[in-house]
Amino acid sequence: MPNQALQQWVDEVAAQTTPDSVHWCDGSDEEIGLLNDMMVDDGTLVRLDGDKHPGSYYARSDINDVARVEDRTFICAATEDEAGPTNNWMAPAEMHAVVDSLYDGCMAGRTMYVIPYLMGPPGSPMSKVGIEITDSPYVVANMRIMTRMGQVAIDELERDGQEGDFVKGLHSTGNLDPEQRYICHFPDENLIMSFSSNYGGNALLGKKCFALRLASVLARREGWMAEHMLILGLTDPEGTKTYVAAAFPSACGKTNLAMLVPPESFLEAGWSVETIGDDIAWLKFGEDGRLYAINPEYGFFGVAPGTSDETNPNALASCRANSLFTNVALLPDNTVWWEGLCDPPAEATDWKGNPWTPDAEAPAAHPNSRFTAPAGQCPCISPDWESPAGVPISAIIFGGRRSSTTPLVYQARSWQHGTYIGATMTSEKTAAAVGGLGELRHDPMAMLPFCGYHMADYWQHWLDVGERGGAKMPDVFHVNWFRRDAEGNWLWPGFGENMWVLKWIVDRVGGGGEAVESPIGWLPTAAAVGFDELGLDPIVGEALLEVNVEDWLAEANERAEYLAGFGEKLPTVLAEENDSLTAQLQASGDS
Ligand code: SAT
Ligand code: MN
Repeated sequence: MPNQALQQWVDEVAAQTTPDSVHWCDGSDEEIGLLNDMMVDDGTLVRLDGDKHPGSYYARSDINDVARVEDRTFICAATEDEAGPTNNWMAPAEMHAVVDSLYDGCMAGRTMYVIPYLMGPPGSPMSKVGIEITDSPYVVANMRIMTRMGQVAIDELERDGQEGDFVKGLHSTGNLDPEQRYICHFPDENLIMSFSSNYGGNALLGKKCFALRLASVLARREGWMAEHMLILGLTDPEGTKTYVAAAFPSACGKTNLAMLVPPESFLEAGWSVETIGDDIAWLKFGEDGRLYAINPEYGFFGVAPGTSDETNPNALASCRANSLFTNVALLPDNTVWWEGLCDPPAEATDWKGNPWTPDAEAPAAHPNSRFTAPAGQCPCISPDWESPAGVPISAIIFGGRRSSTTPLVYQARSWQHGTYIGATMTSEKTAAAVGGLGELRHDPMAMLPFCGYHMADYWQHWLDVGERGGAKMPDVFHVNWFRRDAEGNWLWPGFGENMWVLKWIVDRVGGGGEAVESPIGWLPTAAAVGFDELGLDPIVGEALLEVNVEDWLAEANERAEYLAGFGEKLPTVLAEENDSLTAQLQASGDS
C-alpha cells in the first residue's frame, strides 16, 4: 500500500496528465516480462538472440534524442546566485509557468507508470528513495536495471518513518520535439521535471538528475558528498584492500577503469581489482572519521563503442544477458555490434534503422550508443558493492582527456591542493552531451553538467569537508591516459596497463612509491610506473611525465581567468593555489 503523501502526488499527476491507466511498478520478473513483450509487439524493442543474449533487447531512439542536452537542463533554485554561473537558471515559478502546461493531458492514450526506486543498498543510512512517474515503458525497463525498483523502496520510506521523504521525478516522452525538451530541477521542492526526451541522463531520473544534481544540494546541506565518480577496490599480494574513487567526465573511461583487468604480471603476483560502481559515488564520514562511499546505482549505463574483449571484457560479460542496447547496430542474427567490438559484420542495420555495410561512411552505432546492464552480473563486482556502510576511500583520482600538457599522473600536496586540481580540471568534450565534440572545456571535478548549485559554493564544500576530515581525508591524484605525440599517436597504452598507475597510487597512499616534487605536485619516477617493464621508449616515457614550464604557465594564466570568473564566492585559497603554481613554475623556469 503506498503511503498517503505518495498516493496524493500520484493522484495529482494523473489528474493533470490524464493517462488511460496507472500502473504501480513492483519490479518483478513477471512485470518486466509483460512490458518487454508489449514493447516487442509494438516495435519499441527487438528481442535479441536467446542463446547469445538471453533476456536482452535492442532499441533505437529518435535520431534527435541521443545524448544529454546541457543547454536545456535547468537548476530552478530560488535565486540565480544559488544556481551559479555554470548552470542554466530560471526562477521556480517562471519555470513552472513554462513547463507545467506541457504535461496537461500529455499521457492521454498512454499508461502512467509509477516507479518507486531506491538509490543505494537496502538498509544503508546513505540510501535515498525516489519516485519516477513516466509514460515510457522503455524508461521503466532501463530504471529496473539501473535502480532497485519496487517494494524495496516503499519499505525504505516506511523504515525511515518519513513517508514524504522522496525525490519526485515527473517524466513524459511528450512528442520528442527538441523544442519542447526540458530537464528541470527544483531543489526546494525535491522535484525533477523532464519532458520530451527518453535518453538516459535526461529520462532515467534516478541517475544524473537525482543522484548528482539534487543529491549534491542535499549533500552540502547534510555534510556529505555526491560525486561523478567510479569506485574500485584493489587488493595487493598481501591481501590488503585499498578503495579509490575517480572522477572523469562522461565517456572518458570510468567504466573501463572501474573494471580494469590487471596485466598478467600483476595477476601472477597476486593483485586483483574489483568494481563497486562505474559512475556515481555518495561519500559520507564513517564513525572512524574516514570517508566511506556507496554506489547509489544498481546497473551500468555504459558507452558501447570501443568496448571489446580486449578493452573491457568485464563490461561485455556484464551486458551479455538481461540487458538493453540502445542505438548500437543490429545484426541479421539478432545480435548487436558497434565500432570497436570486433571486425565489422558484412551487413547490419545501423542505429538509424538503415541498411549498413563496412563501406558506409557513417558509423553503424551512434558514438554515444549505450548498454544498460545489471551491475550484479559484472564478473569483477566487489563482494562489498552492496555493503550498507560503504567502503573506506583512500584516494580520489581526477582525470580528463588532454592530448597535451597534463602528465600521466601526479599527486596533490594536500586536500586543499587536490581541491584546486579538481576545480581547474579541463577535458575534451565527448559525444555524451550534444555539441562541441573535442573542444577543450573546464569540467571541475567532472561535475560541470551535474552540480546542482553554485560551483564556487561546491568548491567551498570540498574545502569544508577536508577541514572536517583532516589527516584522514583521501590523498588526491590527477591522471591523463590521453596524451598524444606531435603526430597524434597515443603515448600511453592505457586500459589494463593503467594498473601501473593505480599501483603507484596504492603505494603512495601506503607511504611508499617513488616520487619527485614538481611545480604541479608529486610526479612518479619512470621506474615507479613500470616504464621499463612496459618497454616504453625513454623518449615516450619522458613525454608522459613532462611538465613543460611554458605550457603550464599558459595553463595557469588561463586558470587564473577562469577562477576569477566566479567572483566573490571563489574560495581565496583556490586563487592562492593558482598563484603559488605560477610562482613555482617561474622559479623552476629560472633555475
Ligand atoms: O546519459 S548519462 O548522463 O547518464 C551518461 C553520462 O553522460 O555520464
Ligand atoms: Mn556519467
